[in-house]
Amino acid sequence: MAQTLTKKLISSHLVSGNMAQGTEISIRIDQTLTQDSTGTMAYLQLEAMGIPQVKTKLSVAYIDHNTLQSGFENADDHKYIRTVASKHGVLLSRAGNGICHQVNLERFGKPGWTLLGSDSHTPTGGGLGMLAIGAGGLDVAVAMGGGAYYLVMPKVVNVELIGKLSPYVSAKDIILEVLRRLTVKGGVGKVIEYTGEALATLSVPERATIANMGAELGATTSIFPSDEVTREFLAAQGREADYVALAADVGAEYDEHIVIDLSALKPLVACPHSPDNVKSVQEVGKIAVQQVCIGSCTNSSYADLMKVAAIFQREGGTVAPGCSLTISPGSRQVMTMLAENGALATMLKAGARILECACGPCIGMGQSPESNAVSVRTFNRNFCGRSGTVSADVYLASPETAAITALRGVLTDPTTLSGNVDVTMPEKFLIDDSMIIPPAPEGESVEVVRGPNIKPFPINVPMTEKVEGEVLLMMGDNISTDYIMPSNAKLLPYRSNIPYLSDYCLAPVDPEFPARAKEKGGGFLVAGNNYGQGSSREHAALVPLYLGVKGVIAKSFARIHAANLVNSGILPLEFANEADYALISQGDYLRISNARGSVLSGGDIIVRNETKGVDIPLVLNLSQRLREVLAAGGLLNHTRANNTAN
Ligand code: MIC
Ligand code: SF4
Repeated sequence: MAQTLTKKLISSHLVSGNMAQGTEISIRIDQTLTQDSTGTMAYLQLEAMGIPQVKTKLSVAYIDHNTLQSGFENADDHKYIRTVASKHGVLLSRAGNGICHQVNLERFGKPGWTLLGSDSHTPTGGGLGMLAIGAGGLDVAVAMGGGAYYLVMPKVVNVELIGKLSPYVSAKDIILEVLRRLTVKGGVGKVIEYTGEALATLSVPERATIANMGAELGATTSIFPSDEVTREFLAAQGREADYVALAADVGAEYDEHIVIDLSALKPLVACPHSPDNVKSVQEVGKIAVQQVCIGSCTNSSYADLMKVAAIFQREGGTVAPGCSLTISPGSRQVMTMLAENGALATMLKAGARILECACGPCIGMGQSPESNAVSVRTFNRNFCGRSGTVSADVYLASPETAAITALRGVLTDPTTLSGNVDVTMPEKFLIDDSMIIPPAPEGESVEVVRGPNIKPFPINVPMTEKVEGEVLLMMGDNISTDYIMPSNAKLLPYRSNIPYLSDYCLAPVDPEFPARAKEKGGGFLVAGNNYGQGSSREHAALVPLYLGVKGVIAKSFARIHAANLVNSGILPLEFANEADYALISQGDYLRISNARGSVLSGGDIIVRNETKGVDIPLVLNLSQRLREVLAAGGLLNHTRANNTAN
């Protein structure tokens, strides 16, 4: 039978399951990546599992998120990652070498491989024809140890791209259009597979922009075929040997089919405070802009930044007064090439504040805008407060829109400019892997250095028969992990210090929440749809665990966060009837009398709202294996119990 590319890659990596949509399968992982803000925890877990050497074909640890060193904490964590990676067979991409997804695309991604990364934008690798999935750190640690990765067999959505982009309209506008159509929960349980005549006109970094921001759809991943364009990119990276041709079979059947005519697209922006709040730049109009930030794993490739430089060169002048412009190139390769060909000088002449090759402002690591600012960013997320300034309005845009907006100081449609900014892809990228440190040879002794900021992480206890407690917080739809466990320059240094982070948990929703949770000794959280969208940070589960949260009852969950809750032994319960959300109020006392039994038997779960005197049916949409993980009190306990039993 004619197969989709997604199914081909799943089937060639299948370890268990029968690939029936909606059922649990597991796949072999060829490659893993970690970054520093999730990596410290992932390696602590790898150590806790007692895995001496990674068993993947390749595992890389990147330092790219926590690069602002305003105290010893980040530097200490970097040293820990450097030493632990070296000991366990993991390559290290040092601080300064670039953003994990950009560097991975340039130097390590391979068509046809599976990639699991402790970062939600790992699907960027889909631009190269990889099956690249984001996950919590513990799942990545398991994969490093040679364990399979479990997921629900997804639906496969075909996005067929036809036509050709008009001048100044770019890959970012394509993914913004997909987000406009599908919304931030439209991709849950789905892989987005791109096909169509227009692919021949889209370079690998452009494909990567689209695959990257597929994370904002909630999709399991996004994938492009591996074709002549891929071969040329790999050849230019000196890696032609990694090329294999990959595509869906002719006549492959998809669960859904969407057509996007690129010639009809206009420059788009995602308006505050959600990546799917998409409008055309024209529709939003000429609003005054106080900050423009260009970079992030979505839009910091060589071609992206060359287009920015070309617009500066063509238009002349400097960034508008009252507007601050930052540029963070995605990698050392990109930055060096820009420095050597003069584009960096053009950016400096335009008044750009050049930042290091790292995530930077995207995760609030500096460059928080002024109060009530409008900030136009080429990034992928604009959740309220993520920039570090709660009153700021962040608009997500293409590099072209961002560049001209910076010069004018008002949101500007780049298609109002004349001509075009055609940037040709280099025949050879600058290749210098000297900032990548290979691990110590197996067997050589390496001392793992842990700084004083590394505190033990919480591990749950096996589930009891009765699970009860107060409703600590009622929340609405689309609560992101940036709300559950905020990240910014002040908090990111504490990613290995759960007790410290606990004072900030869910504070953007209710500043009193941490104190209340501590006073009540834990309880339940209740939320609307798509709870836990966004980042893969398992801290959004570990911190609630530390605060005694036993269950989250929601209308629906985002994929990675639901998995992180299970891994921490916290019940991710869904309302059987969404309308029952109205039967719960903050402060109500809830009791599940036969929790352990019904979790294990797959039976109905009824929560009794003791305060209101009503029973509410709940659904636990999990495989038997995951039910056992929950009953054991999380994945580490489950793994330990199984190892002892064997
Ligand atoms: C993000 O973009 O939100 C992050 C920071 O890269 C996260 C990872 C983290 O929270 O450390 C992600 O996307 O998974
Ligand atoms: Fe880094 Fe931002 Fe990409 Fe996350 S989304 S990996 S913070 S650049």
